[in-house]
Amino acid sequence: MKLKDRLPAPLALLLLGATAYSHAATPIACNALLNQSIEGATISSAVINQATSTLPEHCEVLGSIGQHTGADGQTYAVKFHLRMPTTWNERFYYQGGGGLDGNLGGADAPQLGQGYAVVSTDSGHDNATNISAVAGNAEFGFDPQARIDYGYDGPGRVAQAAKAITRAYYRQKIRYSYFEGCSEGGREGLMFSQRYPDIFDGIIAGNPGMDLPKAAVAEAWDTQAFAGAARALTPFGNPDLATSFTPAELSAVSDAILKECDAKDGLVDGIVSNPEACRFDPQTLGPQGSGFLSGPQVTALKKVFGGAKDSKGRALYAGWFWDPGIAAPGWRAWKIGPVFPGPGNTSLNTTLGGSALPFVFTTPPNSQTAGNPGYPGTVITTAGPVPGLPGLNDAFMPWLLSFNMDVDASKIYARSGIFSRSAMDFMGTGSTDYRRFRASGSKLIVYSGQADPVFSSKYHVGWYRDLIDRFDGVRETQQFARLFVVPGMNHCGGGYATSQFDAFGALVKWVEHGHGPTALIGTAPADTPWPARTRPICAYPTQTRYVGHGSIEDAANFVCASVRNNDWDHQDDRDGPGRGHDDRDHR
Ligand SMILES: [Ca+2]
Repeated sequence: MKLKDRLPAPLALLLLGATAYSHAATPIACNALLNQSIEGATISSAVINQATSTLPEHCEVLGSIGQHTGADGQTYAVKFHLRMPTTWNERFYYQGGGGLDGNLGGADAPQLGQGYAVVSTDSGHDNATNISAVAGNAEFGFDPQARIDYGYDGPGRVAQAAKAITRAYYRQKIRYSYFEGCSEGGREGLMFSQRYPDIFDGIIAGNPGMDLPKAAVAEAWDTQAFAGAARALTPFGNPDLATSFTPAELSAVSDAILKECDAKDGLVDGIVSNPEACRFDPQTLGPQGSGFLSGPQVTALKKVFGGAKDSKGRALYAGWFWDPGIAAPGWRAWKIGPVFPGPGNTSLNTTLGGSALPFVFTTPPNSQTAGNPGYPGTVITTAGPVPGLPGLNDAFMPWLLSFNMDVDASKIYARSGIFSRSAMDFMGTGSTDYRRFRASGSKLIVYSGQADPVFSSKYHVGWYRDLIDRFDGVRETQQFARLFVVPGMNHCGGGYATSQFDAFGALVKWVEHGHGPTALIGTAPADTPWPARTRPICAYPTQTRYVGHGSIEDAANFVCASVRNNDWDHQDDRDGPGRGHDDRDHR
């Protein structure tokens, strides 16, 4: 930058362009990497790909780490996919995973076209081969190392190896390293910030599955609650969750939430920007109120939004903010399933969550013959579409419906035999120990959909408040970590929200130029009530406020303001059996 100050503008631009995109890095031959072993990674393929209409010319590397025979007899390895563009911007980008992982990923994030070296990984198991009739893609839960690879060790080793390969290829240091992911990818981002605080200069953790096993317990809780309001059975005889609420009924709930809470942020605009002040009661729609909902429907909503609890009333996860995004397709897709489902229950809570909980997050994992030991009558059938068996899309329902919030929920903290780490040991990401992360100068952006149906914003806010407590205030905490709660947004997008925003651009400005974002500017997509509306999405604990004049469709007429909400005790939402406020040692 100093150079720019001394040179005439056109020359400075030329030189800066050269500095940023094409100076010294002279790669070695791509195929020279073939069969090399670097940082424990074995490279099985290394080829130059010519530029296409979508990708630049780059060296494409495939490799694996830690191949072994699992406890279940299957072969496991952490496979990764690395693309290094010939014209390199001296930066590294890790493209986060999702769901149960098991997909190698394309390493083809848009950052590749901007000159970043990009890596993706399956996190230690392969959905094409590590599969069984009993557990489907959750089969890897039967191998302790594959569990740990999924939790942290796979991404950790891939990041270190891929960075080493990148340095070796360009014969040069990496200037900046970034991570970006949402959902399980967001959890990986938090995991890196807590376990490997020196690997990345900047991390984006979107809608993170923070302490994911606890969220999976909440998925079982929700399934049981909605089963109580279901109006029909599936062809396999289980409650059909998708029949618990029609779209019109969820829209009525959404409208009632708006009526009660929209104005509490100072502006009636279809957005609840102060959810902590929202005191919606679904009873107002029940038999004693407008009569629009049945008693069982009101009971289900109260049970779900109050949060999963054990028999003594202790929280097992967080509750949920009341948000009008409850009526969007992305909400019901997780909680109850689509309007016109296939045979069986197809909600993500019962399929994805339903397979992760018994096989990956329960210790020891369940098996077909054992079923649920506490409830011998409940048997997991099969996760795969096996002809002649009644498992299709409904495999885990009997087990989920019998899931006991005392006996079974505690198994996410259990260790047993060869499974020397509990699910919370290898998946836990709720630590507030950011001393090393802060000391390394790294930056973390967390965003969270206020109407996310699977990872509660309340849980994220509770963690961030703990972080503020630990680091003596908002100002100090915002030196290294900022939280953005997106009103109306479902899981990683969707909902009635200004859900399109450039978190990565904001992160780069923060890391490379020191300008930390006080807000992300969000734009509403076409499937919202107000297409193209813009809003600042404010860094917590500030909230969006209308300045009182100008178009309410334009972010320019809004500011981020501090709000006092003293009547919500967040600590109740973060405590639970086996989980205090101590910082567990993740290693
Ligand atoms: Ca509002």
